[in-house]
Amino acid sequence: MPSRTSKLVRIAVAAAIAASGAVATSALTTTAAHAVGTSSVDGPITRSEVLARAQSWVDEQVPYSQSNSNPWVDSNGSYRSDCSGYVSMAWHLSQSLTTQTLRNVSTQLGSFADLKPGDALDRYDGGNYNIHVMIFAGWTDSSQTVAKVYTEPDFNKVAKTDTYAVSTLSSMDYRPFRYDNIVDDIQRPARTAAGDFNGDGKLDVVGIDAYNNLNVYPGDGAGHLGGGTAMLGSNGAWAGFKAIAAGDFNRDGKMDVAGIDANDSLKLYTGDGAGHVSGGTAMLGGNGAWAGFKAITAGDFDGDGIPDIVGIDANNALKFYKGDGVGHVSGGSSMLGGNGLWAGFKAITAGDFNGDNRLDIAGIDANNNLMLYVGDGAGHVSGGSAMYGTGGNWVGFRSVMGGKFDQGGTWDIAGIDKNNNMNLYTGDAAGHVGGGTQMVGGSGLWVGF
Ligand SMILES: [Ca+2]
Ligand SMILES: [Ca+2]
Ligand SMILES: [Ca+2]
Ligand SMILES: [Ca+2]
Repeated sequence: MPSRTSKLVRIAVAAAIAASGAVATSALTTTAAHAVGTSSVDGPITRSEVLARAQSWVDEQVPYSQSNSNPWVDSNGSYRSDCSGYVSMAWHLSQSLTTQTLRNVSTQLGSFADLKPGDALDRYDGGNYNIHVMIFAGWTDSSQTVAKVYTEPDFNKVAKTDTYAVSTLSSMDYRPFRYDNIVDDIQRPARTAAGDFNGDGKLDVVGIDAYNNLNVYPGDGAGHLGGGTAMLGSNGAWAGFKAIAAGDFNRDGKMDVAGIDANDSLKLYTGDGAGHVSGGTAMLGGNGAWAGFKAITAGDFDGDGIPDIVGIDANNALKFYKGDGVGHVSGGSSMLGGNGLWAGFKAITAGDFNGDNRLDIAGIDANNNLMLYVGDGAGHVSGGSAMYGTGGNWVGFRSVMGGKFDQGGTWDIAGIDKNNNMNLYTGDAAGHVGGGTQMVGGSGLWVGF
């Protein structure tokens, strides 16, 4: 597979060039908006966006053409409108590849049963793959015997949906392929957290990107973030992590990362105060101990000066785990209510949002409202009041992070919205936030986090 660099990492390079004076303009605002979805060219793209892009050519009745010099141009970009150009468009590639070269950006699957919407079916003809390729859109039946596809079928025809029995696909020797940059539509919260990881006194954001690398995005103290740099390698070591939280769990004055790993173990990665982490030691229990947790956040919830972990567990209860200051947590007592009370929450975060010097919990509830639960400084929260309206304004948000991002003295909320942009909502220290300004330019940069 080709090596890939995340867009946000590339921005870091651009920002460094800009800082040196060699480039006058920032690269942060050059990403064009698109009619459907938020992916960037050759960047990570969700399955739902691939299908939406494919559907747009059906809606436009784009005619089949093998002309490279007269491509179809619309808000999706400029692509040759034959079968492979159609797949290239749907995957948002930088050029129209062919039935043969599409294999350079995709990986063959083991069987038709492995197909997911947005994958491709490329017809094998003894090794050349020069006949036809289609986009797999899903199964028409639960037993997976008939596939729905998007296809540019032939001359004098237009883009359309069609169905093929698996037996037909098999007899025609179609083979299943998966685009290397496609990502599943994500149900879990984004794997992000806020803390000052480079020791400049300004709040930063750390996050596991679509390539499963942990990066730090340095804050400027005015509500904006710079490009990302890897904190522990660039080899996808964070694959399978469910959630992360930030805190100085070993109290050496440097921010650390705690995360629930692929084995459902809560691990501590200690920070060096210069944007890197290392290690990976268990904080409580072994593999499986944190199975089913939907979200975690960190902060000192019982006022002993040591950061603790709070999480929504497999039973949808909000649990408090007390930190010992040397990298472990213990306990697991309910902070508010019993099992099920926190069902449907999309994300939680910690902060003193009402200004009483006790940490609170803010979370996006099942109705997509941002709600405040006031802390008592002894490991409990109460209440549940709207911080930003009750109209479901937070639909599609996958992350919220509490922090003083603009150094204004009050706790703010940063969140990743439905378009995968990160916005800052400034707090009033009375339980509300307002605003919503983008923290990093561009469009859809946080897809796959
Ligand atoms: Ca910082
Ligand atoms: Ca530390
Ligand atoms: Ca504590
Ligand atoms: Ca408070």
